[in-house]
Amino acid sequence: MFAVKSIRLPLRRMITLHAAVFSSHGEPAEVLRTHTYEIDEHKLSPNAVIVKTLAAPVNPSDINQIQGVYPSQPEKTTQLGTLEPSAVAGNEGVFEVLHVGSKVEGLKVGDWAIPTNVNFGTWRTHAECDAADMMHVPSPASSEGRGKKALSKNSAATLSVNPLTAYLLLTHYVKLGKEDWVIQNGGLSAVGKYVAQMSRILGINLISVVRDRPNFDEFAAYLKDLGASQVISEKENNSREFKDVKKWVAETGGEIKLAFNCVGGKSLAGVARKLAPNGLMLTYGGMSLQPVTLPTSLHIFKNITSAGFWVTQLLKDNAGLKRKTVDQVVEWYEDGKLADQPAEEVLAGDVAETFKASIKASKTGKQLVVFE
Ligand code: COO
Ligand code: NAP
Repeated sequence: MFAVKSIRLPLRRMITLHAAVFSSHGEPAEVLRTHTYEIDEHKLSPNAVIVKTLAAPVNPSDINQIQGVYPSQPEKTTQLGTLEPSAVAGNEGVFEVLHVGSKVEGLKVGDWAIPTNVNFGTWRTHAECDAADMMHVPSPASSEGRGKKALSKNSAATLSVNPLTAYLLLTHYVKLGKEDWVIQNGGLSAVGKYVAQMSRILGINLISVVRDRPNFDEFAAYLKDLGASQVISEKENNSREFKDVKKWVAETGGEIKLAFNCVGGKSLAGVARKLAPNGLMLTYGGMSLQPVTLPTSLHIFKNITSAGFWVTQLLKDNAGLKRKTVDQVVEWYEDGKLADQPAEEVLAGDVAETFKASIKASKTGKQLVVFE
C-alpha cells in the first residue's frame, strides 16, 4: 500500500480577454476582428498590473488610426498570440485595477486609471501592462470620500482627448484679455462643447459656429447654456451681410484673437475672416474632409497665422503637461463645474462587432462602449 501524498499545484486563475484588433489598415468594418486570449493572474510580474476596462469611447482619430491615415500608430506584434502581427484599437478608456504586482506603488486594487500614453489599445475587456502605462484618476469611492462629485465612467473614459484639447486650445497659445474673443466652428462637437464650458470657467468670450438645422435656436440655447457667449449658423458665418459679430466684439472693446477649426472648407474661411489682424487660427480637425484654404488677403493684409494643433504631439513634447492638464479637468469635474458630453452608452458584446456598430453610429452622435 502506498500512502497518498497531497501535491500542492501552483495556483492558476486564467482571465479570458477579448480585444478588437487589426493587422492591416482599411475601413474598420473590414479589418477589425475580435481576438481572444488568456492571462494567468498569478504570474504577474512585480511592476505589472491587470486592469479591467470599464468604458471606452469612439473618437474620429481612433477611426483614422485603423484606416491608416493617422500618423500615431500602435506597434503591431504577435505578443497577444495572434497569427499575424496585430494591434489593439482604441486610444482612450477608463480601467479598474484588478491585480497589482508586488512592487507596484501608486496603484491599488479598485483604483481607476486611464492610459498614460496614446496607442494603448483600449478596445478590449482587460489588459495586463506595466503599472507606468496607467495613470491614476479618482474612482467614485475616492471622490465621494473627499466630499467631491464622482467622475462618471463617461467623463473618466473621455478625459484625455477632448477636454485636454479644449483646455490647451484655450490656454496654451494666446493670452486673452477679458474683452477679447475666441471663435470656433464645430460648436456642437464634443471638443466644441468643452470649449464652451471652459470659456465660461475661464471668463473667455466665445462665438460658436454650428451647421444650419431646422431646430437651430434650440441648439444655440443649449450651447449658450453651456458657456458660449454667442452662437451663429454656418449660413451667417459665410454671409458678408451678417454684421452682428462686429457689433458684439465692439461692445466689449476687444478683438477676436483666436480661432479653432475642426471642419475645413468654406466654414474655415468664414471663421478666419472674423479674426482680428495678427490673429491665430488653429486647425485641429477636418470633419468636412475639405482642405484648409484661406483667402489670400487674410495673410497679406491681416497677417493672420494658420497653424495646426495636435494634442498628442503637444503632450509628447511637454513632459508633465498631461498630468497637470488631467488634474485641472478632474478638479473641475469633481467641483461640479464641468459636465461630461452626453454619449450613447452601448453595452459591449462581441468586442469588435460592438465597436464596428459604434463607429457607424458615431456619425450621428458620440458613442461610449461600456463593459460589464
Ligand atoms: C481627414 C484627415 C484629417 C486627412 O485629411 P486630408 O485633407 O489631409 O487628407 P488628404 O489630403 O489625404 O485627402 C485626400 C482625399 O482623401 C480627399 O478626397 P479628394 O478631395 O476627392 O481627393 C479627401 O476627401 C479624402 N479623405 C481624406 N480622409 C478621408 C478621406 N476619405 C474618406 N475617409 C477619410 N478619413 O480629413 C479625416 O479623416 N477627417 C475626419 C476626422 C478628423 O478630423 N481627423 C483629425 C484627426 S486629428 C485627431 O483627432 C487627434 C486626436 C488626438 C485624416
Ligand atoms: P464629435 O463629437 O464626434 O463631433 C463631430 C463634429 O463634426 C460635429 O459637431 C459635426 O457637426 C461635425 N461634422 C461632421 N461631419 C461634418 C461635415 N461634413 N461638415 C461639417 N461638420 C461636420 O467629434 P469630437 O470627438 O469632438 O472631435 C471633433 C474634431 O476634433 C474631430 O475632427 C477630431 O478628429 C478632432 N480632434 C482633434 C484633436 C487634435 O489634437 N488635433 C483632438 C481631439 C479631437 P454637427 O454637430 O453639425 O453634426
